[in-house]
Amino acid sequence: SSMIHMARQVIAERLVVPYYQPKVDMRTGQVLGYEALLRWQHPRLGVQAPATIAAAFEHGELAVRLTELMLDAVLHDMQAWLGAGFDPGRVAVNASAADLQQGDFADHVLTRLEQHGVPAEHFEIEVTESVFLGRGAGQVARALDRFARGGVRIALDDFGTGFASLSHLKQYPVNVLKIDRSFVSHVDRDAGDAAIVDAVIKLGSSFRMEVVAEGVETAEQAALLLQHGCHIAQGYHYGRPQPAASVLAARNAPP
Ligand code: G
Ligand code: G
Ligand code: NA
Ligand code: MN
Repeated sequence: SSMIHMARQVIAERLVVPYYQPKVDMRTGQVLGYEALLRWQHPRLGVQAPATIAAAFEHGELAVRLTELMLDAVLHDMQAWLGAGFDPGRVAVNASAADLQQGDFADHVLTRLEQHGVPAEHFEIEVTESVFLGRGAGQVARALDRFARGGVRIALDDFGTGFASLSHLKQYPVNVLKIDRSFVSHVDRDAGDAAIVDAVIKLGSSFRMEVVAEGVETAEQAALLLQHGCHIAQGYHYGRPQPAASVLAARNAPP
């Protein structure tokens, strides 16, 4: 397909550019960290969203190479930030099932962190529920355990939309539950969505996990989430994904 063709070009020419979206404590406004989101630089058309190469994420070999390019770029940015005395908190990179099924993925990431002088507690891996299903689940479990022992936290993305069972939450070392944007976007208007959000928050706190609401776009949504006991948000209301230089400039700007 043309998406696969484009993805191959992105990989060959190393066009990946991570954008960073803040995770914010809604009570204080403090930035707790960032999610690194893939963007790529088209030579003529400018910065492109991952949707333009979405098919590549389902293609094991390409997905693995895109993650490697993201990891490289993110660690480069983090090394520069830490070197400049800027503390970015915890930065999350997305990993797919194909990444985690590579036997040495976690060791590889831990080694790369060390090479860049980035402490593991500044790093997080985001996965979706789908990584727990299917043939590679044993390898995925070993990778997640290795990350946990290495001090890298695991966030479960898009929680509630996939087919994970609750037993996965006790079986795997998950530290963060991210409530999917589809539930958050109508949380202040739809009783069903509010009930789901409330249930995920309670579930997360029973497991002593951090709970992050994704896609918070309005003050009304934020207020409702705080009422339900969720105090961490990622969404346009608090900040859009932005390139590394803007992150640093924003943090250095006078209040
Ligand atoms: O950033 P944006 O909303 O355009 O992302 C669209 C989708 O692409 C989201 O589902 C997001 O999780 C996914 N995505 C963004 N960055 C990465 C990445 O580095 N790796 C993988 N596998 N998926 C990503
Ligand atoms: O699949 P994942 O949850 O990683 O995807 C996150 C995607 O959601 C990113 O591509 C990001 O650009 C997008 N996003 C982040 N915050 C908001 C928001 O407040 N509203 C909407 N509509 N999209 C958002
Ligand atoms: Na994600
Ligand atoms: Mn998500």
